[in-house]
Amino acid sequence: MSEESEYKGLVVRTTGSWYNVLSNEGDSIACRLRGNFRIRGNKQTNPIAVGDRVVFQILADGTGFITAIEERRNCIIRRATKLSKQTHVIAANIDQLCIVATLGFPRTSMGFIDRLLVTAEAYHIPSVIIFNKCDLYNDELWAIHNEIKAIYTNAGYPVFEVSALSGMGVDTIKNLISGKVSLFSGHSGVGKSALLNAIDPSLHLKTGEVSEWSLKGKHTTTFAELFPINANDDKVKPSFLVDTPGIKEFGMVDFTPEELSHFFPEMRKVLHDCHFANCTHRHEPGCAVKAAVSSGLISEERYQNYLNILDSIENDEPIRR
Ligand SMILES: Nc1nc2c(ncn2[C@@H]2O[C@H](COP(=O)(O)OP(=O)(O)OP(=O)(O)O)[C@@H](O)[C@H]2O)c(=O)[nH]1
Ligand SMILES: [Mg+2]
Ligand SMILES: [Zn+2]
Repeated sequence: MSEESEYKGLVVRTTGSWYNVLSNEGDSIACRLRGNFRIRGNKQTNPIAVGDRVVFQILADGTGFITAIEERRNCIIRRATKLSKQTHVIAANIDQLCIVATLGFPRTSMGFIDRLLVTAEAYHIPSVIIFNKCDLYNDELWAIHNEIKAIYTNAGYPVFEVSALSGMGVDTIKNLISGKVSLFSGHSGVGKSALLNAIDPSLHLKTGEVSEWSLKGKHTTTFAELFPINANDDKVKPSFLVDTPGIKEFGMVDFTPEELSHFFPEMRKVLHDCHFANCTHRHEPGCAVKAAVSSGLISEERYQNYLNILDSIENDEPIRR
């Protein structure tokens, strides 16, 4: 390989100043960035994320350096820390967000799920919700589960029940991720890595001991990584899974209060019937969203979470996408 040749590949892992790139030829190359490499200003802590397609050259020592990044189809961004003005790109070029939740331990709240859904909507990334650890559910939890499932199905989101431990529902998830780039996100300890292992046992991802993470909030997965996998024998389009570190809270990038309801699909359907074009659906007269909540078309819980997110984006310092 001559030093001047350019290659293309996919960023599968980033650690410090090194980027692992899977070349189009199938080789794994450790790359660095050419100095001063910047994209879209300097608000992001990481200029390149997993899922990015890059152009790189190979040096005599076998390492590479990245010279260009291909335009992103999309990317999912969160605040670096809760009140930070810096943002962190979790991953780029994602086909779907798989929110991993559970009513077992640590239990996922609807508020948390709704924040993730809103973020994905803002980036036009389709989402599904996967409830894991269903092997731990008793009748009472199944009853709660079915209520929550009805709410999200009604809002337009597919909901799945799985157990990474028993294997229940895993075949359905294999079909779901086939031929796509799927980002798995959720609290630490819900079983994201365990679920990925169940989908493809050859991944051998590290999973946490319950005693460790429940006591210390320990994060077993510490950085996002993208894995090409063989979900089935259909070689037409490869499948990719992105495992991510667990998140406590999703620091959202800003949108205007008027925009927020557009990221709730069930509100999007009715909001043009509101009397005021810039209705926030809080207390304005002639509000079609509030009417839909009263008639049961929109769930009370989802509306309440909408109001909570509305409050928080009004109080937060804005970050421009
Ligand atoms: N009972 C039960 N336990 C599970 C299941 N899936 C995962 N676990 C357990 O939950 C714990 C956490 O699983 P991980 O896969 O490490 O969780 P994670 O979401 O990847 O966590 P982070 O990497 O910290 O974000 C481990 O002890 C798993 O064995 C399941 O379906 N049922
Ligand atoms: Mg993990
Ligand atoms: Zn309204």
